[in-house]
Amino acid sequence: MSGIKLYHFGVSGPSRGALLAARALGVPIEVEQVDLFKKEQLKGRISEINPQHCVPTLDDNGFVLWESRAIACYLADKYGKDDQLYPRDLQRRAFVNQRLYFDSSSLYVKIRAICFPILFLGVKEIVPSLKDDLNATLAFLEQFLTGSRWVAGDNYTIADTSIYASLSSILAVGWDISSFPNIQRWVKDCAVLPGFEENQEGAKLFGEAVKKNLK
Ligand SMILES: N[C@@H](CCC(=O)N[C@@H](CS)C(=O)NCC(=O)O)C(=O)O
Repeated sequence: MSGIKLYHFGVSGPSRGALLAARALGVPIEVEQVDLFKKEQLKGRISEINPQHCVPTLDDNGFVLWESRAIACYLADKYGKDDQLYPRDLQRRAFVNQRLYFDSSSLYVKIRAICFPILFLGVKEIVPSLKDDLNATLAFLEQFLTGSRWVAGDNYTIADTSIYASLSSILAVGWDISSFPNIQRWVKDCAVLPGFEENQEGAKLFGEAVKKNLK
């Protein structure tokens, strides 16, 4: 099982999502740092193997894959010791997939809409309509966590690692989740995820980068 490499940047939520899934699965992965602030994604091997030159990018002994949630699904199917993190049962898997798509098409998108312009386009404040938009999406997450310890059932799955990687970025910016008690409880529970501290370090850097650009 040698030669599994992840091109990674800890500041990036998607990149942390793939790594958190790998850590939860116990995949022995070699992490190569790609500093996006130094445009390292446009140089070296990642630029040769991934025409989209984005992190995370996985190279599993020559099999190259990007898109964080696709990476998490692949690693779980190939290296998962059992199907706890990505169930094989069709309906349970569909449920996990639904949460993963919720993250990729809604939660992460709303967080990016707020933070990207602050990080890279000179925007100095959180646009109120975008704030409302993210809170409306968090209200759905709050609902998912009603009567369910984890986002897709009784045990944590790659839906939790993906969603936590996204959410931890905006929490590090100082987002107020006091009106979402289920999310608050789940965030505390996520401390048991293997790789949690490593994720926190990257999220902290993300939060600092955003906050230093706010007026
Ligand atoms: N949907 C993708 C998002 C990947 C993505 O946008 N990565 C950004 C960092 S958050 C990146 O590498 N940007 C550098 C570039 O595109 O050149 C995923 O989940 O992996």
